[in-house]
Amino acid sequence: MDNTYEFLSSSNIESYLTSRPETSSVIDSTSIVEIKEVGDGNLNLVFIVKDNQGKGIVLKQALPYVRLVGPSWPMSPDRARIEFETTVIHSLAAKHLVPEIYFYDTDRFIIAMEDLSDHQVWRTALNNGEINHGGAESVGEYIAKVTFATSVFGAGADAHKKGIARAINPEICLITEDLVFTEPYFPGERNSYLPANEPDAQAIINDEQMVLEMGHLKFTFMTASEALIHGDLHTGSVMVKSDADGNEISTRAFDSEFSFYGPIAFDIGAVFANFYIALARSIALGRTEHISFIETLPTAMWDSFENHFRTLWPTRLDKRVFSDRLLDDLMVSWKEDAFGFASAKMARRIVGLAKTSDIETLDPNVREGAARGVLRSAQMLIRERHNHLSVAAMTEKVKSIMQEVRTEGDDK
Ligand code: SR1
Ligand code: MG
Repeated sequence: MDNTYEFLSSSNIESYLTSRPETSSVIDSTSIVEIKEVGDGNLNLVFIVKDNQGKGIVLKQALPYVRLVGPSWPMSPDRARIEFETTVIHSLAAKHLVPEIYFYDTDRFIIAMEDLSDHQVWRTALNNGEINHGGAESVGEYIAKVTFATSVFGAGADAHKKGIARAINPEICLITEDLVFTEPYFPGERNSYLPANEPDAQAIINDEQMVLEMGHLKFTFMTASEALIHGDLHTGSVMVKSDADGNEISTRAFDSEFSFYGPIAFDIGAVFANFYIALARSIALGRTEHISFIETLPTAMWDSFENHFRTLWPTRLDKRVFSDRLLDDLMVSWKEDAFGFASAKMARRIVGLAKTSDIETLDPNVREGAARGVLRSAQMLIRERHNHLSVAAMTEKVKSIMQEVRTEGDDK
């Protein structure tokens, strides 16, 4: 693969857009007034470009290395193709829940897509203590619709197998296999945390049951090609737009470069984890009303996922042994695995590489308790996941742990 392609910059974007006539109805490349680089820093370059009429476009370019670390960690830019293809495939099942794609540049690994700058990244909104009704339900709907459509149930055996071959994404999957399922349990130079959290990090390393469960979950992640999942569905991969009362106008899942045919419960667990991390922040900051809002989100998302998947179930292509009882069993095992994947995702965001602003922007005295709450909740989830508790009951347990280990800041 040629990794010597030209990178986008504010000085070449205007001429680049002029060379792509398919964007002429989206933005006027001769009257560009603003170019902002907004990549969150982990992997890619992301530019929002605006013309003098206020029309905009997003250009996202994959670099041939991991941006967070630099050229010493090479990474195939083919992940941009995966994101482009997945977004298009997902749009066939849930058009209103993903950004519109205008083109994919195969030579320079650039995706041109809808400008959603009238939305907010959901993590930012949650960090600010905002309430966005309907977002969790839409994320559940997105997971249900795209996973049903790309599973053997919605796509059939032949298309499902061909899809697996097309979407194979080994380098990116290895990031998750290492960072999410392995490194938090084996001290290494990519792990970091506050000195005060050293005993908490040590506790998960010494937690034999947790390490064994990570083995089971990693094996499932690496082998269960159930559907074309998003692969990195955290609250930074969701944009929300709400009215003045916090009611949903639009919700979009984006940034699916970690997509591959994997376990459906992985996406669900990623969302649970990020709601729980947002809950830890709100508890740390003593935001009573926001805590009450966030604790409703896991159930709202799960119920929406289950209802939408059950609604699609009668349309499955082969009903012979894929019975209604099978669906009931799948729901039980997906919920169990989702809590396991949530546990893995929570621990990695505290101990491993690539953390979350929810926790990292807290004052260290307060962060200590929030980080401890996330790690102890992860240990609880991994044990309780087999006990068939409701999502609400699990969330209540998470909240109790986080409240119990909360630490006070200097100014409190
Ligand atoms: C080196 S990439 C680090 C993380 O960024 C992405 O958002 C994924 O979560 C990945 O694990
Ligand atoms: Mg990302």
